[in-house]
Amino acid sequence: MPNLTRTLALIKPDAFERRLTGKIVDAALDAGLTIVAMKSVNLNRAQAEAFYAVHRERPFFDSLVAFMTSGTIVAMVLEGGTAVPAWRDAMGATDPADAAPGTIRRRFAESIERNCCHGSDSDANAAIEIGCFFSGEELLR
Ligand code: IDP
Ligand code: MG
Repeated sequence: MPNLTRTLALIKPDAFERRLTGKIVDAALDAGLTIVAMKSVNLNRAQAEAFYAVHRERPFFDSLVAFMTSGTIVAMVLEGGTAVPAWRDAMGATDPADAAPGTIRRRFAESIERNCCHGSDSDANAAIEIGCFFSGEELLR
């Protein structure tokens, strides 16, 4: 049996509001990833600040927190052989102008901030980020 790894994936408020949830879930499935858990959530300011704490000193931090608290998001735990890079490849580069053709951000994103989706950047951060949204009980298979 192959080793399975997990990543946190978020569908951001811009994409939820534009009714792109189904297309983004399809992209995850088409990338060979399996949905372990999924829920819709509205983040409060403290939750968004904590989630993006690594970016606290960046000039876009306040705007990013305002954006991420502006509407509903969908949080998913995705599983696969190499879930972190598989989901980041499916998303494409942070700036949609740099994202490869066919990626979620190239297809749907409006700007570098309103870029439709989030993915963890390492297995260690995936474990931390999954814990921001899901209890251990919700992750039992
Ligand atoms: P990532 O989502 O591709 O991992 P990060 O550099 O971790 O990109 O940035 C987190 C989020 O912050 C991005 O997805 C985007 O929404 C926002 N962001 C990143 N860089 C900028 C910027 O230069 N201006 C505005 N928002 C940005
Ligand atoms: Mg990141």
